[in-house]
Amino acid sequence: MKTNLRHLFSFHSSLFSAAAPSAAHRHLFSFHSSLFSAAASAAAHRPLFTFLFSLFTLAASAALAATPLLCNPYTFVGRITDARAAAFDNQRPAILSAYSTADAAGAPPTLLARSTTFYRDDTPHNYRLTIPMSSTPADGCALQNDLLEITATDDAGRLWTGVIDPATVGTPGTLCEVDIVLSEDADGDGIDDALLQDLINEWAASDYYTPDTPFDIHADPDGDDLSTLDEAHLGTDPFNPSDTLQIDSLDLTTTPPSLTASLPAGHVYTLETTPSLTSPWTPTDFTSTPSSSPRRTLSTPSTPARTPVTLYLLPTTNPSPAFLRLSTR
Ligand SMILES: [Ca+2]
Ligand SMILES: [Ca+2]
Repeated sequence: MKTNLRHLFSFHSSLFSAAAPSAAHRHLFSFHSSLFSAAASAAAHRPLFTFLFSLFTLAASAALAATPLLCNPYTFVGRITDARAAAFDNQRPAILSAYSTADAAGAPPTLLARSTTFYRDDTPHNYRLTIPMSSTPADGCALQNDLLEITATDDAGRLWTGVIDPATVGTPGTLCEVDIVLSEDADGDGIDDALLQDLINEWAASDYYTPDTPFDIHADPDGDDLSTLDEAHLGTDPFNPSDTLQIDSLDLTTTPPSLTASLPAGHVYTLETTPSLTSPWTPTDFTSTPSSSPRRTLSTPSTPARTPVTLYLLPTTNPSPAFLRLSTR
């Protein structure tokens, strides 16, 4: 059985996009209504990065500590990816740093925390950044409601800078998930400029080029049910129908039933099911071996390009007939 699968973006989020910077090295963030959109800035040639906030609070904020100085930290976790949605990891590291912003007296920003990306198969996050907090000014600590400057250095050595307002992402002691996309979008169309040009060039050289039809990044010229933009984010060839995301086999004779797939690198996958194609798809748990603990997500590293997997269904995911699909963000 071969089932086509869609590449889904599952940001349960509101979006922060870059607004015109107040200083050449700084970008302020504000809410925006669509994904992958960064407003044009006065320094349009500079890299921007977009914080995609999905998150949730894992625990109620503990009261500020009795001590008048140290407080619960700000802790950010999430995914940092490039414009093609390829995640950075310990094979392709990015470095995240948090700084206090310069004060009114012009003191330079000071480093508060630094973290490198990592690969973990048991979590959809590829970075964790814990920022010390204090209730009064202290070296190396942020104050609550400070603006924090976050920088990212990617594997090409490029520096990306953004400013995040902690007051909008929870209180100290809570865990905030912030997905970061390193994307340069000078014309503000929501698509990374270099990625768009690359795709136009690939399309022009492909069998699907038609001189009378303008390029449409949301179209599916190779007919594999994935748009060109989705394929760019997934890492598959938008102009090759056999290079796509699919379940390769589904075996109902094993106990429990199992499926196999070869998953593109650098993504977090979930398994979804629905009793009918007119009903909503819902994520479901699965296991990596017949007897391992149930899990909800599966992450693939940045290398190799494809990771072959066998996933075992839980009894509750095996109503018959039912439909299964893998999704990723
Ligand atoms: Ca396609
Ligand atoms: Ca394809």
